[in-house]
Amino acid sequence: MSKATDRFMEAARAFGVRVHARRFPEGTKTAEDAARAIGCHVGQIVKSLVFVADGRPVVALTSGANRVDLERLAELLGAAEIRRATPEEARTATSFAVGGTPPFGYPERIRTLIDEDLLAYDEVWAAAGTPDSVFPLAPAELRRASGATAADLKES
Ligand code: 5CA
Repeated sequence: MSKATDRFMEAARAFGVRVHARRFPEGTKTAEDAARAIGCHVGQIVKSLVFVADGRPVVALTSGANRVDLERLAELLGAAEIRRATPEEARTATSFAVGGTPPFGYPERIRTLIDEDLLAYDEVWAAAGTPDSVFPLAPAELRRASGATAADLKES
């Protein structure tokens, strides 16, 4: 496992989650790549997307089947301004690179929302710190560990 995955697994332990990361040399950079490698439904892949809302980082744990509706996200957060984080901003906030961003385990707490569609699955898969590693967990555990608020944040 890479240093970033080791770092995430260590951080996850502090959140009470035992991460069993799996590495796929063919890559799990996008939700589609990850679903293909794992052999699961793309909706079961957790995209850990970083936004900047009124100057503060926010994470939206989004089903791989959905796209975030920015207006809905702003409304849910009560934010006047919202945009995607740049890769540099995302790395600064989470300490992980885009494409491998895990759903929790950041140096400081980041306000987090979870796409309610993820909660319908028995098991979901999220990035474990690198663009070629993922780990499975129950959505309820994901919600608890990330401290996320469940919401309907998808584009219709
Ligand atoms: N490992 C996979 C599945 S767990 C993963 O991390 N997917 S992801 O969706 O959470 O991360 C990839 C996302 O990073 C892309 O959907 C894209 O929205 C975002 N991204 C890629 N390039 C950029 C960029 N230049 N600026 C901001 N976001 C980016």
